[in-house]
Amino acid sequence: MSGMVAMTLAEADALARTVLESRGLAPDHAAAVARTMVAGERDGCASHGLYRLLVAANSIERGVVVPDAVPVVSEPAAALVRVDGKGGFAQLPFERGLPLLIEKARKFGIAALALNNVVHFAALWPEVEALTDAGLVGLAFTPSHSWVAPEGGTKPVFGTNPIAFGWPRPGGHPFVFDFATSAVARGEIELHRRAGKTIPPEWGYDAEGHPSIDPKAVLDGAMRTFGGHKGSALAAMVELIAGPLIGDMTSAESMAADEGRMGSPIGGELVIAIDPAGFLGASVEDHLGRAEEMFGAITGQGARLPGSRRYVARAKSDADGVRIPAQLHQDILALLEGE
Ligand code: NDP
Ligand code: PYC
Repeated sequence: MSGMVAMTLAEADALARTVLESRGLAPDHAAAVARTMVAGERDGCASHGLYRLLVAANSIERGVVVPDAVPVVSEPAAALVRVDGKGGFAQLPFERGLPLLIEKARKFGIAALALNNVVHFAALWPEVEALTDAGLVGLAFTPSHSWVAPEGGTKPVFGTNPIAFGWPRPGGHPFVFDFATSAVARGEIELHRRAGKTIPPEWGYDAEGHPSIDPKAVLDGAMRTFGGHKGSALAAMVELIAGPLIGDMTSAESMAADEGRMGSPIGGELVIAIDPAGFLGASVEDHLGRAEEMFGAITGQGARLPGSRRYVARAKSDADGVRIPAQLHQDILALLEGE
């Protein structure tokens, strides 16, 4: 099958919610999960867009996720929020913890949110954009499944362990980056496999530890970190601060807990919110203006800011809707038929 299928954002949202609910996900979870998938598709992040309906359906079907989990919000310390997701997808627990995280960051200058016991398959930029929307600086981290070899080795230890950062900007889109600490997100390799395309040899190793251009061989072998030992150290940091530090799983523990079901990662996420006014008080505007000078020095020489591609894609999708591969559309519709 070839070609693309076009839909409005409202149609994409309705499709995502209908599929998720038809697979047994509670309506409040389905709405929160659909919001991030449609946002991913809208922003041109296909690896974390509607394709993830197939991934989420698998996690539901195989009992990896608790479809009607009720998140529980608590305050382990004055500037800390914890949300126990009770085994559900991460999106609703994040939405439930966000208002308290913002309130605490404004009160104390800095606050952190731990999501525990959640199933996570999504991009992290929605989390940090929710903070920049509130005028806060945001950081987010989550381990995944042990798919990635440390630099110098060829056997998986780390997850693809993304790091996201957001900086609010006056009158414009925030500065946001969000990337895996692996050479590329695993979802990107999966999309190459679906499209029958090869991958660059520096993305990973086959099961024998040889560099490979075959996506399936790398999915079955080990992915590599980005930037050699630097990405490897950052991947280890994500394991530590969004795993043991918040009382949750490492990527290896998540993989063991999956018990071969090929579900999405199970574990935690750490989100940190910083209020610029905490350090700067009344002079906040003066100092944040200097950040704008730095951004100007980047764009002034023709380089682009991270996030800028997404904002262009967002404007286009808001006007024209989105287009997904016909084969993916058919696979999504098949989830409805297989109820
Ligand atoms: P990419 O390498 O595609 O992009 C990462 C970031 O770099 C984006 O912020 C992007 O901005 C920016 N960027 C890319 N090219 C340039 C450039 N030329 N100049 C400036 N900035 C640039 O991301 P990954 O494949 O590493 O990750 C994709 C997604 O997968 C992320 O959203 C991540 O959160 C998610 N993920 C989730 C995991 C989980 O466990 N939940 C695990 C791993 C990944 P822009 O968006 O504007 O292009
Ligand atoms: O693309 O690496 C990935 C990923 C893992 C969990 C969610 N996305």
